[in-house]
Amino acid sequence: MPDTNLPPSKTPALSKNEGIKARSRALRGTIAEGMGNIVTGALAEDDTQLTKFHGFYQQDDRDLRAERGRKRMEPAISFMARLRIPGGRVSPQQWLQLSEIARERANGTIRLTTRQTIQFHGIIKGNLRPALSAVNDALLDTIAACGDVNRNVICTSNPHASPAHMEALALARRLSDELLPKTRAWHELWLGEERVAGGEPEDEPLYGTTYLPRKFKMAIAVPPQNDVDVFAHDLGFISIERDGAVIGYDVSVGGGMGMTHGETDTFPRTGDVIGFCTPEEAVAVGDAVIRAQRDHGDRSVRKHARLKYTVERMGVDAFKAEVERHLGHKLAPAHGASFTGTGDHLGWSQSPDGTWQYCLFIENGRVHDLPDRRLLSGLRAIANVHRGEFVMTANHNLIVAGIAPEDKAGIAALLLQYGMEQGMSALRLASMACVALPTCGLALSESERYLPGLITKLDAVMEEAGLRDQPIVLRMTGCPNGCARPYLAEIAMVGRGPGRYNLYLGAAPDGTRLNKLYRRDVDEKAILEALTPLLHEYAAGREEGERFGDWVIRAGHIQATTAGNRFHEDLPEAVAA
Ligand code: SRM
Ligand code: SF4
Repeated sequence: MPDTNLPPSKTPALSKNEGIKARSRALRGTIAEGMGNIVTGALAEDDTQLTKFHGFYQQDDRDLRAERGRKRMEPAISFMARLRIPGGRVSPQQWLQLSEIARERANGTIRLTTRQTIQFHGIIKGNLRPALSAVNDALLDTIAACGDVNRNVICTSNPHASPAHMEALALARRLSDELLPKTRAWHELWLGEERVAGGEPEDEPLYGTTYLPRKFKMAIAVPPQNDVDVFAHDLGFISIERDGAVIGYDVSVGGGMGMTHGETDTFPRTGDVIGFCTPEEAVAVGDAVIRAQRDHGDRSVRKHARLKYTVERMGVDAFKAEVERHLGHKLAPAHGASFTGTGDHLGWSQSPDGTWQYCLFIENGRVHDLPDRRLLSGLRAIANVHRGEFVMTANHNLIVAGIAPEDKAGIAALLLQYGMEQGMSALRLASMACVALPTCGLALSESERYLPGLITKLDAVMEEAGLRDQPIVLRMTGCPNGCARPYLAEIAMVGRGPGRYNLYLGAAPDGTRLNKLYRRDVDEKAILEALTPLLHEYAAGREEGERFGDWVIRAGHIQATTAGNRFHEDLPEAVAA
């Protein structure tokens, strides 16, 4: 058990966050004092790093930032809270409770995320405790949903699809629960739980006093659907079945999306498969990978602290050996699995257990009431009669799952009544956008608010080219951090500044190959000018079943990857606009 996590780093100075964590008394800091300060809507700066471990971020409304600055007012501060819901499954009752929290304590919307959970935006300081206490009343929490720890564990979505899917859900919950920090700080601060006698911070046997160097993410995929983008995660488990039974999981390490424009030592990377483990070993493997990253991750430069950089620096074999040392035995050889696609199977389908599910497209994950599409009210109406469950997907959609055959017609009627079932183009249905403005402090460009309109324009091009029903995975983010996993999209736009994006093309439709830079720093006009001829050429020249992401490479618009499973923006074939 480590008494400190300080690594054998060659860089002398540890990052500021390492000190904040070490001094935090197991993530308490001075949050309690800050909550009592009614002069400001904010918390102390160091505490805003610690609240991430409690599942929430301090933000300000960026639409109002300049005006309030001119008036010398404090920014319009509020908090975003993210729930820990491993596997993304909640009961209808919980859904009703969560939509009540959104209405009473947040901005009236629920934001489904790209990691199978829910965010509330716009919680003012005075509403934080009531909101988190209401989350606890719904038998949920926000512990470790953010911060330098193992975060919400995600898995292939519909648990009813097969026993392997049900096992994936159970494993996601086990990994999440067993690798959770042990501190009771969350319960103390937000639920008023009494401190244990003596008041000493509790032991963190896995994480130690400084937790991990950076965030850590796990995903479980059940082939053939790679709906979780398993290779985008620090640690991935790929379910392996023989004769209808799960015999274990192939293990991948070192995936990640984030990079910084212009800093070529930061890059997206897909994970490497390092071996196989049985279902019984999976939690121990998770624990061992976390320990290896805890001890070898970079604690000096946070931009290089994710596991993908540790794996690059140590080499895959050395990292694997370190994992095996913690595990106490060697990993078995990987079995190998293949995927047919990413994304969700939208609409109605029936599971082998006889239940029905409806996977509802939620544009950019935002559950709210629009005049013609009343998602918030409609989902409440469904929750009032539904006897199954709701499952969030890793593509910010929502499955109404476990519908008994006799309830199907009633739920179908509600979907229609509230305008939830609408004909949309295949392009829109395969799209994702991150939150970005106005809440995300890191956004350089619009994303969630902008993509729907851009898709309307691209839909016209698709229609003209005869591609209305052709799915093309399209993703947008407001900055290069990659929250909608853009580098695994056939077409991606990544924000560079107001109204300007880098355009990437050519990721594999099964989530195994990253895309590449096609145009740098382009506005909407240039995006449409670049994509229009390509889409027409694709429509005319594609082979049967050939996807756009593969075609752009075959047609020579993008070179096949030469940089292994990582890329950076300055590959020679990148074309400046
Ligand atoms: Fe993310 C930071 C939103 C999934 C990579 N992400 C943020 C913050 C918290 C901004 C901040 O640090 O101040 C964003 C809050 C925006 C807001 O107002 O809500 C934010 N990330 C999101 C969500 C809500 C996007 C969405 O549209 O759904 C997703 C929440 C997931 C969840 O439930 O946990 C979200 N973020 C991702 C993913 C996708 C994934 O994990 O599958 C990635 C890329 C994968 C990866 O981690 O490599 C991702 N987010 C980042 C990064 C870059 C991290 C890096 O080490 O490279 C940041 C910035 C950071 O951590 O410094 C970031
Ligand atoms: Fe914010 Fe960037 Fe993530 Fe979008 S990709 S939510 S802009 S951090």
